[in-house]
Amino acid sequence: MADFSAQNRRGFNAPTRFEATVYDCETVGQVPTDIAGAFVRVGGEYLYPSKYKDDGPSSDGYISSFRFKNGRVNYVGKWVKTTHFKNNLAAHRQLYGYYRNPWDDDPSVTDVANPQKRGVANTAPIAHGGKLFALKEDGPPFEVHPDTLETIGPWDFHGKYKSQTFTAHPKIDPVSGEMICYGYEATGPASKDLWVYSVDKKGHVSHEWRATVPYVSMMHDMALTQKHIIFPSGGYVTSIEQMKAHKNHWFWDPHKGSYIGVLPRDGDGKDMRWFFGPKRCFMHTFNARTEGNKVILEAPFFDDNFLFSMLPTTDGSAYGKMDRAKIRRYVLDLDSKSDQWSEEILWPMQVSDLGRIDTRYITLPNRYGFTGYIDPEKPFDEKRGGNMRGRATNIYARFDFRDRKLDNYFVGDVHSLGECCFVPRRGSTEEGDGYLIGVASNFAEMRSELIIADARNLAAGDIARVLLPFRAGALHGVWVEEKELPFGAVNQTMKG
Ligand code: V55
Ligand code: FE
Repeated sequence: MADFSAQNRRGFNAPTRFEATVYDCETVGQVPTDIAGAFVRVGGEYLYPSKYKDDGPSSDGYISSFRFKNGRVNYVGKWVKTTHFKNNLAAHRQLYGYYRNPWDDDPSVTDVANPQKRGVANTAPIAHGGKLFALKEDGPPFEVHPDTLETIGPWDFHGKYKSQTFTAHPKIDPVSGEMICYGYEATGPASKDLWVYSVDKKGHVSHEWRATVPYVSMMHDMALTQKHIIFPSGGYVTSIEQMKAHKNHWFWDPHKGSYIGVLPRDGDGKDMRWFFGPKRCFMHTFNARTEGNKVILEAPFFDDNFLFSMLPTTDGSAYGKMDRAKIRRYVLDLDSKSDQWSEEILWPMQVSDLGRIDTRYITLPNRYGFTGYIDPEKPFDEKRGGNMRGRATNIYARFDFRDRKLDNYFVGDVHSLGECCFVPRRGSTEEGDGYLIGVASNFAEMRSELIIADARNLAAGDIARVLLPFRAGALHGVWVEEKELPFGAVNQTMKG
């Protein structure tokens, strides 16, 4: 039954559940004509309510795209038609239990050995090898048609990708065009196997590394340098027993230290070097680089259980408030005999951990990170926007790691910003030369707005906005240049 009355998703986050096409979206200002491609986002939307209020992010995948051409924008939004989605729709109810716990599924769909059957593809998109995918770290990537966003199906890279699971945030090396991806819990729930793959720019697996982790924990994101692959993880713990007991897949253990793996790209799985340190919650990274025999990683990481509202703690303790991220720099010294990392907090302020960089600089030394934060000093219109004062992400900022300076974009007094995304300016090569885009929730109008700003002058404010006539939140997005995917049908409606 699609009865959402007991759910806590209300207001702007209430379920929408429809598929949409909007031709020639309403715009404010002139959308730059040199932006040609698609801003593709993936998030979760519940077809049926989850079985539990304290579940993890196990909503059905939903993929959407703002397609830019000739200063115009088309919008498409579709469910990702996973086996999970199709089985639920056929049964007209929620068949699946706790996040990443196949033992908690309805007997009609239980299949512990085959996570493909419960993967929801609800986290992030990526375009690589001429294909577009919706991703989730607990199952395979689902290929999606770049124009219609109809689901084509799960993809195993010509049978050469052997891990049962894939990556939420793979990285593409801008020099070689390779995609580096991995599956943790690669051979089954709670397995210590971490299988890592490189996929060449044509979409064929070119290398596999097999390693095992110090202890099984969430490995949501990675980082890549020209020489090394970096795997930050830790804090969350799991076991087959707790899953068989119909509990959550993850518990946060506040007494557990975290770890970061460093794998040489020209080495073997057994060359993985593990570094250790205190309790940290590693979610999203900015970038990394190799300098001599040191690996340097920059990331907006948390001290504590960031998914606290969804994932419980081992000792039953409640966290007082949602932890926000701080921008940190880690040095992993491969010459050192110590297995400890060193860490520096680059800005004391708290930021959104959904950070992005100029993707042309992934693996390379870079200067800028882009992310959002809450400025409580900026105006908020509570009459029109509700009680979100002090809780709305009202700023996108460019963090300059070299000069430690900020350039800020303010979105408005009834808005909150989702993850930003960098769009390189056509023909440019200099880092940060391009646009910063992202989708804001407009609480007064109860609709979503895509903002477009100059990434080198955020303080100047909007270049243009694209207004959707409905709420369209999502989690992660990527910018896809027109030449990266075989766009066809949509081009036809956007000529002239
Ligand atoms: C995160 C999100 C997920 C997930 C694990 O943002 C971690 C963190 C949307 O799914 O499965
Ligand atoms: Fe993520």
